[in-house]
Amino acid sequence: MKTILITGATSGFGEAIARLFAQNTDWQLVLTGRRQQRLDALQDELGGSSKVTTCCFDITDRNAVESTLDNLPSQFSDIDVLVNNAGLALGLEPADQTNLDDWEKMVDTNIKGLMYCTHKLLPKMRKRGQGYIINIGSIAGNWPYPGGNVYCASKAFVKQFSLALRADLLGSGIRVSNIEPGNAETEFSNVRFKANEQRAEKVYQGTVALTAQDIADTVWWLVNTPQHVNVTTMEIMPTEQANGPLAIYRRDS
Ligand code: NDP
Ligand code: 8X3
Repeated sequence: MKTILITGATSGFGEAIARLFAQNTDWQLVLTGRRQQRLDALQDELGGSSKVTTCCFDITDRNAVESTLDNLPSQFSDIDVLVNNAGLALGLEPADQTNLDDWEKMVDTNIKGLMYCTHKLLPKMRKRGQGYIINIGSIAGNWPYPGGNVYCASKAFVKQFSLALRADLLGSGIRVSNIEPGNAETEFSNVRFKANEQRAEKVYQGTVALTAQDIADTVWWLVNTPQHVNVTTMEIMPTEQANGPLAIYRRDS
């Protein structure tokens, strides 16, 4: 039996990844998030406590992350795959008009939360001589856009951290991949626009976005590549999305 730990499993990519792996008898799941009710419902639906264990914590709380992961039920304590997925964007304002609390929350979640989980689980992977860390970065780490400011920067961190991990882990048997999705329809925009449904819906209007299932299928494929293969980076956009030209400011003539 293999064990996958998915952070942010209560919606979007994380939930779809959990559903996909739960269909397979080879896998047991550790699911994390802040919404206990959703975690309980997923546990019931995906096979009960013998197949799924849940950890309800705020990933920005270092002590909570460390003590919970230190005290996983023994059946779930050897993590084969860590999917660092929990994350969020808050706001789309120009840098000078943003709320500093939002910036801090993105750093605490997308960067520090990912660091806490990785740092806690890596030593055991190293000891076991195996493991797979799949980070969920973003095209935002490659292609900055107006209003992306700290969100883009946080995903650039994920990119570079993933590459640096590869360097540190050479010879350890541990694999590291960074998936960089583009526009995908999840609760992401509801969170970014703070429950402004209309604004969130507009992000996906008139275009075919990626689905959470697309990213789950990607994770499944990655995990099932042979042990000697390491896909370092995967940028995945909807067909109906592309990077734009550089912008030029023109004075009134
Ligand atoms: P969702 O909002 O649907 O899911 C986000 C998940 O992260 C939830 O399960 C949420 O759980 C969890 N999470 C957020 N903050 C915390 C926290 N402080 N502590 C614990 N868990 C937390 O969005 P997505 O599925 O789209 O996002 C997943 C990842 O994919 C994120 O890292 C996002 O940046 C990235 N991404 C998304 C894209 C998109 O267009 N949707 C594109 C590229 C990357 P809970 O609220 O229960 O805590
Ligand atoms: C989410 C995709 O382009 O909204 O990471 O930043 S984008």
